[in-house]
Amino acid sequence: MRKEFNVNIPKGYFMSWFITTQAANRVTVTIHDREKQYMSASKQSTHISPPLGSGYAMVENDGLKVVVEVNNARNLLGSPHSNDITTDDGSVVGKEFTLCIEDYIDEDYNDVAISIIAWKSKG
Ligand SMILES: [Ca+2]
Repeated sequence: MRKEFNVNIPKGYFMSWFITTQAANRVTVTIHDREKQYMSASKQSTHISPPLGSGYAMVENDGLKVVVEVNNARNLLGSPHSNDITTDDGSVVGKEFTLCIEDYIDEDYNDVAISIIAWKSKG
C-alpha cells in the first residue's frame, strides 16, 4: 500500500527529518519535490532502533511530498500535522510536519513516525 502526503514547506527552507518505524512489514519512506529526491530508505523491523532515516537538505523546489509505502499493509491510516515555528512575538521562522501511521489493526499509530522541521534561515 502506498500513500502520498503534501508537505507545506516552501523552497529555500532548510529542513531536517527524523523517521522511525516499528512494523513487521517492510516500510519505505521517500521525501521528494517536483524535481529532486532528498531521501528514500527502507526498513523491516519491529524494533525502533536504528531509525529508518535522518538527514537534512535545502529545499530546492516547490511541491515537497512524503511518500510512504508499506508492503502487505492492512491499512495506511493517519493524518499529518503541520504547524508554524514562531518567534516569541509570533513571527513565522519555520515549519514543522509530523505524521504517525497505523499499518495494521491495533491502532497504536507507531508503525511509521515522520518528523520534518524546516527553518527559513539556515544559520
Ligand atoms: Ca500498529
